[in-house]
Amino acid sequence: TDISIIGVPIDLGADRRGVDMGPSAIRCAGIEQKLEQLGYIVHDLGDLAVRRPAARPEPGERLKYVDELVRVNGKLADKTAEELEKGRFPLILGGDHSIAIGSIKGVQRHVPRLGVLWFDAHCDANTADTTPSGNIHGMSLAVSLGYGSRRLLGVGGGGKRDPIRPEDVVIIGARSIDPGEKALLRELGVRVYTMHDIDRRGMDQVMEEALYRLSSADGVHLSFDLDGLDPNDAPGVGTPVIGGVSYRESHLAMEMLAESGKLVSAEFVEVNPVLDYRNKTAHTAVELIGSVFGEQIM
Ligand code: DIR
Ligand code: MN
Ligand code: MN
Ligand code: MN
Repeated sequence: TDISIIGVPIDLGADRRGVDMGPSAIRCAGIEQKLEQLGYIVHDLGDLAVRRPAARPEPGERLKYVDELVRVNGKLADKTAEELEKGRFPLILGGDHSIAIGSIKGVQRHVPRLGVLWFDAHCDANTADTTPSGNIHGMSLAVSLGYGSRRLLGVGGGGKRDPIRPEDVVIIGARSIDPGEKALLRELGVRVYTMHDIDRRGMDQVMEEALYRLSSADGVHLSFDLDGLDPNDAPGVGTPVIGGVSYRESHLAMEMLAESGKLVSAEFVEVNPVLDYRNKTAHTAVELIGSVFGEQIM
């Protein structure tokens, strides 16, 4: 299959400015060459247009910049669905993690029972009621599961598809979870593979079990937040959390995901070149994308 690259240069879902430059940083790090070397035909569709809001959110706002985020995510859902319609693999470059709201909604139009592999230091399972920050990038997985504000749930013609089933979601790399999201994930029975699980059982066993869980779905969407990696390997992220997944462990995870043959779409989010060291994090993202698309050492 051909690959369609869709850039979403938005940082309104996060507190730190700068992840809006993520798509450029990942392009500069050579994503197109990497995929072409692997034998793919790549269509770079450029970036979605994002408006710069005139006003800042009021103090205490629980859904910061929701208008523009709803608008852009609606566009992203349409674009993602359109590329799948053409038989192409949508590869989405963030942008902050709020863009998973639109991408997943778009993929769901084509894959009735969609599994989601959520690689992240966080669980992004807050709602407007539980959020400690008001930042929508901390709410995107909850929305995909059917929880959150009506505005966010309505993205991409919300009601047409059922939410993602909790048993079709796995989170990998979690180590910073707010009380409200912990309660929701527990209640729903979402399988969260924390750093504890990875330390104890190794990435190999964790991924084997995770992929087994996702095998009942018709296809899998990868939502890869670069802050899932250890900050030593991925310093260019807005919300680094010490003690993360190593470079090699993350490659193994992506290689195993590639071998599963279940992947239908993917996004790489939260790359912040302003906070990075010589674009290291974007280069790591490109290497990981290589593994996702079947690159092997031998
Ligand atoms: C935190 C941070 N859980 C929040 N979330 C982040 O604001 O809801 N996600 N950084 O990637
Ligand atoms: Mn995230
Ligand atoms: Mn994160
Ligand atoms: Mn390589």
